[in-house]
Amino acid sequence: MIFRQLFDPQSSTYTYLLADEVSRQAVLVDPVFEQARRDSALIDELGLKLKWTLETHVHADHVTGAWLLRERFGSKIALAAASGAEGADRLLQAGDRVEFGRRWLEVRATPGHTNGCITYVVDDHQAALTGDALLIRGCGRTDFQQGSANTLYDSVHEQIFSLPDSCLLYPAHDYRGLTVTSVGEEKLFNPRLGGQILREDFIGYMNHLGLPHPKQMDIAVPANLRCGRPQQPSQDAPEQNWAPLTYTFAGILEVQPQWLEEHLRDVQIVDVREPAEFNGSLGHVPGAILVPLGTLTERAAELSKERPIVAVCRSGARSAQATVLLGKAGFNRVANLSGGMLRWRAQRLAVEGGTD
Ligand SMILES: N[C@@H](CCC(=O)N[C@@H](CS)C(=O)NCC(=O)O)C(=O)O
Ligand SMILES: [Fe+2]
Repeated sequence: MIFRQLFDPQSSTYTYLLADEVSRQAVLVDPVFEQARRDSALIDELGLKLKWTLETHVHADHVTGAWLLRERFGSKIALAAASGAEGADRLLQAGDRVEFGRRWLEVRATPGHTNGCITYVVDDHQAALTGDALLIRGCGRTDFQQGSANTLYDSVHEQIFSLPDSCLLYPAHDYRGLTVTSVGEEKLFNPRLGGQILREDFIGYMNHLGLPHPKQMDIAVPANLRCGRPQQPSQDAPEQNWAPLTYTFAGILEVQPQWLEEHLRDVQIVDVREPAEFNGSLGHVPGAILVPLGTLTERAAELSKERPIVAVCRSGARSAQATVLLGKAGFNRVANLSGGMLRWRAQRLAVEGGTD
């Protein structure tokens, strides 16, 4: 099983990518709208086919990336029938299975934080994604979205604490940077639900949390009830649409060699290698200007902000760093040449200088 835990710092949300190693079929649980580009890059780089985006519940603190990812990959959206959301491809009930290749997630209804909360249990019961039903040494609040401490008490005891003690638990949020826990651990040490704590103790605790409502709640809940579909069609920011840019999981915007060859005159090509390399056997892209990486920041003023910049080096590594430095210097239309001069030459594109 391929398993990745991804984090959105804005909302402290964890998104989970699970995939069958053989078929490469994948599911993404609780994607975040603003992280769809990052998540897409990882799915592409790992060679996965996104079958499903799954929600553990209708979130109150961030908008789901489910709709965006369906547009991008043709993945299907699933969440609880009890969530009341519109626009899903499948509405889940307790006992359902969501399959991806030879693997599956078992659906357990764990209402209480919201009435449509689901815990997804991995087929071998080695791990479960608890959403906000059970957090690490905590649990989801029960003071909005049909929340009920009484219901949550039953959900946790009957549906989560009934899993093997060794079963790892991955929550939808953590506000302290903790990443994983286990059933046995939470049964003993959860300060709201573990040890000798009775139902009445729990309800008393939950009724006095005194938390302010999530800042994004008025935007997030209606958007999530539409599975994250924006009300207005969104347009790429102008700094994102000057080329067919691809975004890497490392956080770099790239253009492909073929595109650059067709647009040599539309961009400034900045080669950040050393002079001996620029004039060496690989040659350089026609029209490229030489600004070695070590001098880039001090010479950035020589570059125009009117035309986008494509940074180039031997393999694409130093030029990736050049895009970061240029971004810091205030250039907002900058991309890396994917694969650098090595790929440019492998694709037999035209060069100035160089040897065959
Ligand atoms: N400060 C956060 C609110 C976080 C919050 O209320 N989180 C919910 C989950 S959606 C919760 O149940 N928190 C439990 C807790 O903090 O104990 C925001 O504005 O987004
Ligand atoms: Fe929540």
